[in-house]
Amino acid sequence: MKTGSLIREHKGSYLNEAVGQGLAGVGDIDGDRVPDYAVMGPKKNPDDGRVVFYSGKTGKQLFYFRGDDITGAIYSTFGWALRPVGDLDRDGFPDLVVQVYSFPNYSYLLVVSSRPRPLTRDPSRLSLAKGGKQLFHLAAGPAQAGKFYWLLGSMSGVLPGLWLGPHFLPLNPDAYFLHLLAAPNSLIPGSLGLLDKNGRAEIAWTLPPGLPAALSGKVLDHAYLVLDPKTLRLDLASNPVPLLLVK
Ligand SMILES: [Ca+2]
Ligand SMILES: [Ca+2]
Repeated sequence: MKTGSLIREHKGSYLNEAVGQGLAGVGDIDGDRVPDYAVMGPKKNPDDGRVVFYSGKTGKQLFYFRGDDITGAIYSTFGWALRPVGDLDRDGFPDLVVQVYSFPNYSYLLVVSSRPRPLTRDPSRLSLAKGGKQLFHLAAGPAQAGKFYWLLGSMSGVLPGLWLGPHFLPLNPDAYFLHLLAAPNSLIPGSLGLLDKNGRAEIAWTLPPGLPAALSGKVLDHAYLVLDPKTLRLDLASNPVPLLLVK
């Protein structure tokens, strides 16, 4: 390859977006022996700050995370600066220092693991008046390929949660939980299904419009279990993801 030849480009998604304001080589995250990289953005709208990880080999998006995946708050400048700092928690994945630039308030730094999380979702809040669609991305890893997944939820937080043998499910057995447990694929179509050959699945769910404004500020948390279809042994309990209900 000649020096200076273009390998690929990544575009922002709206005018004046500072794509790549934060930028870091992060080593090989997906195990294909080619180093990968992380950048600030592109994001869906100016408030939706995110750090996106790309495959160095193909340029495809591997995954992303946002401030609210980590601390529960949304930051427009999440990833303003990014630096790899090695593997601080020794889980085999490089860790990153992520700057949240905040003017005129205090800016700060988060130290976060680049380990992909088994469950992510988009968006992180939905309007009770308008309703809307939420997409769950399940990425349990190739070792869980072809197994059952079962998405559950609670509306009473993630603690104390449930210990299921050695697995911790960060949900509480409230009325919402019991409904999703007793009647899978009804309230959330696709809440019970099979992971594909890469251990992945997607669930699209629509919150109906016209729900009572009194629910504003409520948080629905979701997480999923992975079960072996032959033995029904529980093999994984995912991280939780919060959905904030707003007016
Ligand atoms: Ca790689
Ligand atoms: Ca690590």
